[in-house]
Amino acid sequence: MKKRTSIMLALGLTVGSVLPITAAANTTPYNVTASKDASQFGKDAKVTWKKGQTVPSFVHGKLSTKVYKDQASVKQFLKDNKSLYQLDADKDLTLLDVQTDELGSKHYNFVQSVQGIPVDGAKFKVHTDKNGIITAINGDVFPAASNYFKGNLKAQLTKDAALDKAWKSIHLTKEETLTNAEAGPTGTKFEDTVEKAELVVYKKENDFYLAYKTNLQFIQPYGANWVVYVDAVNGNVLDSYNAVADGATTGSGYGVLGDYKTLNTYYSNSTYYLYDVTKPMSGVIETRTAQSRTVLPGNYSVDADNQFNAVSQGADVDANYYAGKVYDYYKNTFNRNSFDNNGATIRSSVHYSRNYNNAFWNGSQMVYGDGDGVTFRALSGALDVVAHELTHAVTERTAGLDYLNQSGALNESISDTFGVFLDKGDYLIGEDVYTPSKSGDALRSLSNPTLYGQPDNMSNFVNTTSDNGGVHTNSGIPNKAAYLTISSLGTSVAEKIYYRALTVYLNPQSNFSDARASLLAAAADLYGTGSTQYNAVASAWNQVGVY
Ligand code: L5Q
Ligand code: ZN
Ligand code: CA
Ligand code: CA
Repeated sequence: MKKRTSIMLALGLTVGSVLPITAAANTTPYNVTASKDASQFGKDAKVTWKKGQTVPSFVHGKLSTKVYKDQASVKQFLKDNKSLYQLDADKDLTLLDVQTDELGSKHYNFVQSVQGIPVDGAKFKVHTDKNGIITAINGDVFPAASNYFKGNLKAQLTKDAALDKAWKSIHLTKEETLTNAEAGPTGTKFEDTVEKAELVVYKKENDFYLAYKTNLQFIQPYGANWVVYVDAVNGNVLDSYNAVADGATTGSGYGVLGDYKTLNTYYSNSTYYLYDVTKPMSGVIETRTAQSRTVLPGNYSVDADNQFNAVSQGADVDANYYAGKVYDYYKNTFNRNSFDNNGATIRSSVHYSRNYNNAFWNGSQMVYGDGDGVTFRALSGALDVVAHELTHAVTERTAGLDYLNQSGALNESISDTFGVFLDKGDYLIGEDVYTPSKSGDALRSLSNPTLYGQPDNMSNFVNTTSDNGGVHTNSGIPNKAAYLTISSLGTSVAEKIYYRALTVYLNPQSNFSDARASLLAAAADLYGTGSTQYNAVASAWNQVGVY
């Protein structure tokens, strides 16, 4: 350490030996400009400089011998030391307030201003201890701002005009952010939207601008806290950012069928994700895109402004939205927390391959094709298809029905049946995405399986080795039994019987007769042997020839 002779400081303090800035071992604060000679601030004074600034941002130590007990004397201190901060304490600093804390320390809070207009972010604080000794001075001031403007600072834009520019820059109107506000008890809409505008001097690179710092806060169509700096002279947008912190947000989008929906999204690093963290699960519900390839899981589905409104995003939107609906169904109806009943992440990948007319559960995640546009549209656009796929995961973790022959057809039928439980109002599967140019048809019908080439009675069971022993064909038989059960007992009773059979009685090698026996056992547990519910199950399976 180099020893120096004492010098008179700009602060007016006499010091003996002077220490250079000392940082903790091996840690040099990134913003300390090492080349600055800060030693002038005296013995034990710690001084921090930020890159590019011509004045220190923090000086800490015993900075005065005299005592300063009021704002007038503190201002006088600053005047006496004008060369340090290069500011005129009367003209360039505005006292905002003085706070006294529990230690008796006083904190004089100033903001740098130019002709009375605050310099954005230019807070400047002088701190004294209980005796009035100045112990710290910190803040960020920009002496260059003082003489930057020639003549009178005068805004050419009104506040309203600046707000108008700000809304335009984020491609929304205030009215649009109110449209979806919840109606209050009197029918009036709550005004969730807040807009503010304040005239500031704004530093951008090495220039200063007279600007309106505007702030747009709203919840719909996505959660936002925009800060937009609008040049108060020419109306240009100088800078903007959305100050919403990392975390859960509410976004919006359009599904495969063009239907508007709100979405639970996640914001991080200026990017919004189809990533729902709002469920009481240990994992999340997330969607990725395979980008027309067959590599899984692919990249996260993202959006720059939380409005997933591109047509190409419809598949992504619906995959996450409907996965959330299916999660909610299992949680609310059976208190089942995700497919593993342990809160596992539900992952979907969309845009799988090209013109792919199918969807599947691969043992780890759901996968959806976009369809070829003729046989199918994007398959995640149908709640029953999503329910079908996620139910494969539930079956895998419960009954474990082998995907082959009768147990495989049962596996398929369980997925179709829960598809009907979730997508109420019809007994069809895939009607929302099947053959876009033809209405009324579907991939399968539980009420009339023969419409789509499936048997509806054991007498027409198809013996084949293709399609894993006809799993998508013979499922028509248990599907018809499910239809007869639901139409007789209603969804609420039927789903309790089916869920209990699936999670308590069915096994990997269960066949159609075992399914009948499992459902009867479940109905007996819930409603009693010989109850109307029990008898309806027996009747349903009698009608499809399974005993
Ligand atoms: C099927 C799942 C769905 N796929 N049916 C072959 O026949 C074959 C596959 C399917 F999402 F498209 F519905 O159900
Ligand atoms: Zn299936
Ligand atoms: Ca349906
Ligand atoms: Ca159709």
